[in-house]
Amino acid sequence: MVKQILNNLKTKLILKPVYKQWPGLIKAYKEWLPITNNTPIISLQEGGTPLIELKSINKIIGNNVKVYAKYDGLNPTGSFKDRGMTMAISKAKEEGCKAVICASTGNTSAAAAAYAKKGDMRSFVLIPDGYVAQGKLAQALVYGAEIIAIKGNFDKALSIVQEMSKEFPVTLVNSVNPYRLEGQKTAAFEIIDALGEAPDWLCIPMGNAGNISAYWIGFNEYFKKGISKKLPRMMGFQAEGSAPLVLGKTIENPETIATAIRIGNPVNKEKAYIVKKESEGKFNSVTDEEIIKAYKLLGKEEGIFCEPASASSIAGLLKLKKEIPKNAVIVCVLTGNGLKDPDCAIKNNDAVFKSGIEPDLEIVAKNMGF
Ligand code: AN7
Repeated sequence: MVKQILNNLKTKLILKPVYKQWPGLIKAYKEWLPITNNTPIISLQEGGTPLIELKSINKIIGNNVKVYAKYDGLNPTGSFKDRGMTMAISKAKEEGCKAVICASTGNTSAAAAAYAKKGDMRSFVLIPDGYVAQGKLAQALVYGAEIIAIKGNFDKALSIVQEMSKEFPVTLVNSVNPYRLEGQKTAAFEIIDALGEAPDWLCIPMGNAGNISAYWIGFNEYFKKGISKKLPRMMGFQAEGSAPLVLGKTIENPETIATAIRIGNPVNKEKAYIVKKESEGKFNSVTDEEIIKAYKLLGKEEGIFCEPASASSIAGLLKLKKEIPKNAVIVCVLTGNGLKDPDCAIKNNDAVFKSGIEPDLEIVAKNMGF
């Protein structure tokens, strides 16, 4: 007994403080979110993701520029969608909803399925048949989504679920659901909380442009309360074969290796153009080759494995290298985890991989060059 008390005291006095668990973004930012005492919080402790300085990118850019990755691929289902989904599902639960529906290029479906189950609801997901990365499909299957793969692209799937949610008792959890953006804006809070100020630029991939809109809400809310003294320029990037917001027109048949952002008719396009204007930002496209180059660079030089869509934020930043002001602080959002798309990783790497080697020490050593 005495020994135990002494031990406890010792732990308290001598050892380093024990870090408490991150509580999830709703609890962390409750006062900034449309939450009441009656809202059941459906959470997998999402958010609180790392902001990692990218030394190799700093070196490429020079001029004392500091580039950070907001690694949102480390959320519970491996993408930033969890931020929006904890809010959308919590509010759906509060309203007595029994089933949710979404269209998805993959990540939304994984997040919707996971949070729906946590909230004891059914989840229906419409996906473009053959264009969802394996990891995302695996997740939707394991989380028990009811999956409808359509012979059409994401844009078609979204128009169907929008209609369905009007006619049937299912709640739409795509980013037209305003609670999604409310949850996702917390990533901007986290960046300012980590840096002590807003960055000069935020580089971010765009598909439906929900996330860029959400970040802008978050940056503005902190700015208006005086927590930050400046607002970032919002730099949005799309894949060249799927760049409706860059070209200013709908793309009927979008194509890119970055299937997450293979979207031709972004549902939040009006919001995105407002963000661009208000923040004095820019929208640009990057080729699949540039995306893969950035994807490999992050893996090899930084130990960060993101999915191809996410690498477009780095590819885009490198493309704008000449325009980056001296001493700028830049955050690139890495929206999804590399494990989401193992096929892409296996096809695009510079690894040394020798197979069929005899299990013999000498032979193994020889193969290692010893
Ligand atoms: C990794 O999952 O649209 O501009 O259905 O998965 O907010 O649409 C995914 C989008 C960026 C683009 N990065 O975000 C879906 C879906 C990744 C993504 C985007 C997505 P938005």
